[in-house]
Amino acid sequence: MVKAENIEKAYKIAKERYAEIGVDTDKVIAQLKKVKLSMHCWQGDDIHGFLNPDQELTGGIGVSGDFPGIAHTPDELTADLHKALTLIPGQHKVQLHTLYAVTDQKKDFNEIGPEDFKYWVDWAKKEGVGLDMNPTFFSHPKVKHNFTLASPEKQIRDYWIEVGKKSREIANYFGKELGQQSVNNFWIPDGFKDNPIDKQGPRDRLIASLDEIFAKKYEEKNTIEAVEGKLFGTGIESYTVGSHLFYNNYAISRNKLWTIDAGHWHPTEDVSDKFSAFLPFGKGLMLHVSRPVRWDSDHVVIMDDALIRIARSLVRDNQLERTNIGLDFFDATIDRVAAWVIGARATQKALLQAMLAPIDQLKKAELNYDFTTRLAVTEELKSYPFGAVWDEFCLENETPVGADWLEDIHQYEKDVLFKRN
Ligand code: RNT
Ligand code: ZN
Repeated sequence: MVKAENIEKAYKIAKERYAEIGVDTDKVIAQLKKVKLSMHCWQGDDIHGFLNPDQELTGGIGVSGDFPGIAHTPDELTADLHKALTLIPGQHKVQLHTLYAVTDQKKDFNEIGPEDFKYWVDWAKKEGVGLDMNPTFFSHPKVKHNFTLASPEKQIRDYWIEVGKKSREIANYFGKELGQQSVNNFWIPDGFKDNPIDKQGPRDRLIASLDEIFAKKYEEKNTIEAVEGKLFGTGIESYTVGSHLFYNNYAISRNKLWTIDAGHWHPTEDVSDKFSAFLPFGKGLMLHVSRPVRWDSDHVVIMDDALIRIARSLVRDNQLERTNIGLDFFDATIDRVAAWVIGARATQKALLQAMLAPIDQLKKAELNYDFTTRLAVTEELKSYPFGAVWDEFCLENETPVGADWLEDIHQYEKDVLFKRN
């Protein structure tokens, strides 16, 4: 167990060190507390959901691993989420998918409406979290040859258009009931394994389908849509209908959020460089913080360079208010509850480290072409005692410090996870 008195001592010294360079650590702690992460429910059950859990996961995404304790029921999943949330400092949101509707009737995706998410709203109220939404366009027999909203068949498109419309009703219900805006994120798997002849047609159909889904107006304080593109999926390597450029333009022309999933780009592309190029024109951003390893592998997020760069851009450019930070990873080789905790805490640490910097002075140095100071100070900052501030943040938020949270996880494995089949 980390001793509280050591944390306090270390924090006192860290606070002074940062004060010497004009950084107020108490203010930074208060600033970080305000940042909500949107935790993705699907890490808890390998994206099975409750509607058709035996259906194979499709859409060119995949989960590997067989760590025991996967959640099978709504009560199991919410218990696991609750456990994770108690180990992550601050107040957050949870992202759902159509797949996670809770109903005892046999319902198809296009019949799922707000009434099937009452379970989640009741839970969210109890838990004190907001809810975000994602319509599910995969793991269903109506995904025909990898096509949904851009399908050449009207009846397939119409089916998925209805799923999209219903998801907006659901997100609106979340926003109204919980008193905070629900981001409704659209990602579809549509694309071709091999080179298409017609690259325009599918995109024109996708525009028409999305426009039809978004025709009805909802109050923005309750819900707003986000559109998520990608480079490719497994089995959909040659052509992605909803590419980045497509959704970047769609979001700007329709006043929607643009979702940037950190795993969806060429491996050498720096996603953090995109925020400031989009935001002057766009409504806002949704992030899917993820970690690609060689490809869009959705590894658990760690505090690596990519994550640090994301955090720095948001903080330095003052874009946190216009950015919804969602998580999107799935790993079944480790404890699934721990995966949430590791990824969320890493994201918060990266944000904290970014905030603990004399940003205004560095901007001034840059404006004065003083690139030497910029480089020297940013390098020195890396060895400042940011860990002591992180520990204090955890302590103030009544969450475990250091790896103490792992004890809770091991206990939870013994009491709950390892008793499940
Ligand atoms: C897929 C997208 C999408 C999904 C979730 C489950 O590549 O990233 O966001 O991961 O909807
Ligand atoms: Zn994503």
